[in-house]
Amino acid sequence: MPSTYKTVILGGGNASGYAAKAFVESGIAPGDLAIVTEEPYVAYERPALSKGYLLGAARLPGFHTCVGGGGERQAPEWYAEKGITYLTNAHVTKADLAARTLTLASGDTISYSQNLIIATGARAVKLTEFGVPGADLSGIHYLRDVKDADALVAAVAATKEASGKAVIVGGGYIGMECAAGLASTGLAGATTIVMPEDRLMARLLTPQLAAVYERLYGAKGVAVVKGAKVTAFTGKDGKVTGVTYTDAAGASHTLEASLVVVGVGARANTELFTGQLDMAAGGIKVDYMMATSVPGVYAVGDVAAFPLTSVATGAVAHARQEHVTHCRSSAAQAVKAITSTSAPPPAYEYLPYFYSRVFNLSWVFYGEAAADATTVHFGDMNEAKVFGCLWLGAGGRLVGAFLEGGSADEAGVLKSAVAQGLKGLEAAALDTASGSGLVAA
Ligand code: NAD
Ligand code: ISD
Repeated sequence: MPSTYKTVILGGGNASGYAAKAFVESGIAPGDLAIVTEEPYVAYERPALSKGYLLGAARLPGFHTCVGGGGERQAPEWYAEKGITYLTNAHVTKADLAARTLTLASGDTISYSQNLIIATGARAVKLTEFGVPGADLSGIHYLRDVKDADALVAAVAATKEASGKAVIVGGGYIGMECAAGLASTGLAGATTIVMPEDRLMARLLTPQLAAVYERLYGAKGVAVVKGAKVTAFTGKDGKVTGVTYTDAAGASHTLEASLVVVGVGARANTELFTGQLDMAAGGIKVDYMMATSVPGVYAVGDVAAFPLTSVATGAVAHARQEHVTHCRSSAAQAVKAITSTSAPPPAYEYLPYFYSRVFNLSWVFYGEAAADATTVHFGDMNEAKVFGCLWLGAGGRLVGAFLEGGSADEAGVLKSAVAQGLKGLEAAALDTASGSGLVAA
C-alpha cells in the first residue's frame, strides 16, 4: 500500500462518505484518495441507527452512504472500483499538519501531498465526564455507531426476556428516538425518559408541540419524568440496577433499570488538531469553503464550525450543525473548493434543517426556533396527524417552521418560505464580510 495520497479524508462518517461521492463525481484518478477511519465499516447513514436499526429494519450493507441521500450505494466494493483506498479499524493517534502526515495506532503513517479533509465528527457526551457515581456500570448505553447500536439491540432483547425496565436519560433526539425504538420492540410499559427540562426536545419544541408528543409517548407505554437531574446510578455486580434522580423540589427517587440509554448531547472530535488549527464554537473553524486556518486542510460535517447566518437576526457567527444534511452539503462544498479549476464555488449557504421519525409520526423543521419569535400553531393537535408551528420574527418574517405529518410538497413550501428570508440575509452578510468577502467574523 502506498502511504502518500493526493488527498486524505480523516474520519469515516456521513460527511466522509459524501466527500468521496463528490470526488468521484469530479473525476479523481484511481490512487489519489484515501480514507482513514477507526470504525470497522465504510461510511454509512448514521441517522438509521436511532431509527430503523433499533426496529431491526436497517442492517449493513443496506444503509451505506447514499442510501437515504440519493445516489449509488457506497459499499466497500464501490470504493475499490473507484480506486479509493479505505482503511478501516485504523485509529489515528497523531496528526502533524506541518508534515502532512497522520500516524496510526499501528505505528504506520499516511501522508497527503495536497489536501486533508477532516471529518472526525462528534462523540456522545458521557456521564462519566461529570463524575456521576455509577456512570461506568455495564448496562449503561450510548448510541453513536453500529457497535453501540448492536449492543443496544442485544440489551433490549435481554431486558425484554427478563421482564426488566429501561430508563432513557435525556429528552432530545437520542432520547426520543431510542424511547420510541424500545417501546416498539418489546419494552412498552417498561421504558421511562428522565430529563432535566420541563418538556421533550425543549431546544426545539414549543410547550404545545411537546405536549402532543408527550401524550403519544404515554399512550405508547413510555413514561416521561420532567425536571429530573440524574445524580447516580445504582448497581449490583458491576451492572446497573437503577437510576437515582432529584426532582424539582429536591427530593431523591430511584427508578429500577437493567438497561439505561444516555443521550445528553455530542462533542466534536477536535483534539488531534489542538494548537494546530483555529477553533470556534466547540469545533474546527472554517470559512465559507470549509477551509481551516491551515492551507490545504478542510473540515466538514459535525466537527466544522462554519459561518452561519441567523435566519432570525441576520447575524453571522461560527456554528456547528449536527445534522446529516450539513454533512452532505459541507462535504460537497469542500470538494468543489478543492477541485474547482476556475473560480471558487459560491459561498456555503445553509438553512438549518432537522427531522425525526418516532412511532408512526414524522416531522421536519426548517430555520430557527427563535426564543423571541411569535409562534403560531396550526392543524389538529388533538388528532396528532397533521399539525405544526410557525415562528414569526421581526416584521412578521417567517424564521422557523415545524410540520408533523404533512406531505413532501407541504414541507417544501415551508422550506422555501423560510429559505427565501434567509437568502436576502445571506447576501447582505456576504456583502459586508471582511477580506475576500468569504470570511465571517
Ligand atoms: P440533544 O442535544 O438532542 O439532547 C440532549 C438532551 O440531554 C437534552 O434534551 C436534555 O434533556 C438532556 N441532558 C443534558 N444534560 C443532561 C444531564 N446532565 N442529565 C440528564 N439529561 C441531560 O442530544 P442527543 O439526543 O444526545 O443527540 C446527540 C447527537 O445526535 C446530536 O448531534 C443530534 O443532533 C444527533 N442526532 C440527531 C438526530 C436527528 O436529527 N433526527 C437523531 C439522533 C441523533
Ligand atoms: O440527522 C442526523 C442524525 O440522525 C444523526 O445521528 O444527523 C446525525 C448524524 O448523521 C450527523 O452527526
